[in-house]
Amino acid sequence: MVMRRKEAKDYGTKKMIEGVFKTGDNCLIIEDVITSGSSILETVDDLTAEGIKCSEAVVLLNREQGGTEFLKQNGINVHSLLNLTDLMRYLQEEGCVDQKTVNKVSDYLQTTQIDQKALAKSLSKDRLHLSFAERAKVAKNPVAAQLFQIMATKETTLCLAADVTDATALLNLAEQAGPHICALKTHIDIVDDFHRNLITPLQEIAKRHNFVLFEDRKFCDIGKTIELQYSKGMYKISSWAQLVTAHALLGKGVLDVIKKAEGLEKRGVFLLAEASCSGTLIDAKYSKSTLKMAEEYPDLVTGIVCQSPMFLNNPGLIQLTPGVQIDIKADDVDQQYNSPESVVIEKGCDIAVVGRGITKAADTAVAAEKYKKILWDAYLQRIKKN
Ligand code: 6AU
Repeated sequence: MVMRRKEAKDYGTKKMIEGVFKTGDNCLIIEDVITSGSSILETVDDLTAEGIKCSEAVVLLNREQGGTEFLKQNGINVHSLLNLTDLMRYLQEEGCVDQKTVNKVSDYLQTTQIDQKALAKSLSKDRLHLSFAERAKVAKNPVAAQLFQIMATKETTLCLAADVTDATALLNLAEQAGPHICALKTHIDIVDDFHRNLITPLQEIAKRHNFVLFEDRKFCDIGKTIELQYSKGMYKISSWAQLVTAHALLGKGVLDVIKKAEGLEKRGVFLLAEASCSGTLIDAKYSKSTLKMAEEYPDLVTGIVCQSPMFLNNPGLIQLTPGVQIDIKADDVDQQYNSPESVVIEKGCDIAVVGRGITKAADTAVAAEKYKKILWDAYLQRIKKN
């Protein structure tokens, strides 16, 4: 029996495959669930690299989203004990689920069939060399897929940090920068004259200019408290912000409660794995654990807030990088800036967060357009370098 690690140990043997085997052995792969088949294919790649042959896999549950066909094309026969349609039928017969749920699952399976060509391509390249249009097809979080589409069609990777303290100024900023951004990031609790009536016009502007509303709440508490902070109180964040930020520091509770919340059809979370400010206490081990947590919630996590290309082989995840400004290296407190070109080309940024570089400019629309263009040119240069 051999076992594949999720990642190579950074000490000792550094092997991906552990166990007793010799070159030329045959190996039957055993998996619990098959969705796209990509994880089995990655296992096969690691086994093949050790000289182990694989052509068969047994899975407990086939989710019937095209994974078995994809693997067949890649030389792997899949044998499943159950498929999701049968499982739903058994559950219905036992009275555990109703017809409505069965139909909902069936509709979901119909609309989430994998795109085999896009998947094959994404598996052969790291995310830095794939286009956003290609990555849209493999994103598992629906807001990530939506963002990739917006980015590709509007040709922008700019997220505006709309850190203003006046409701009218916030709406004006959204209107001015709207045509040039893919997301508008708020700190809604800094708006002096916040009123629930601010949300409807903000949503209207977001819809008209096709960008996503993103509340940078940086949730960090026990799950029960976050559940309340997310849905209750004055801001009712879960009712309007498709995206929020969160810390992984207190564990998975934050993702469990956001996943369960009701309100919007699509929602996503950016987990903060590295910070832009000087003096941050975040270290490499913490960043890595945050990434691991993100990868355990592929349907919910949109991406990672970080300052370096700390993940490459997960093209559905988005790297969000703040601390971006032209010409200025730092503010008068602790913020540190990099240029828009360098964050995209050297640091792996997919979406750049720009605040004061735009909000303090004489003409916010002109500044937003300028950042948009520099960032987009850098992205084109990055994917061409392949
Ligand atoms: O461009 P600025 O410095 O005016 O604004 C940067 C924005 C602010 C910060 O709260 C946020 O980006 N930010 C974050 C985020 C997005 O989570 C993380 C971080 O490490 N640094 C940072 O500045 O709204």
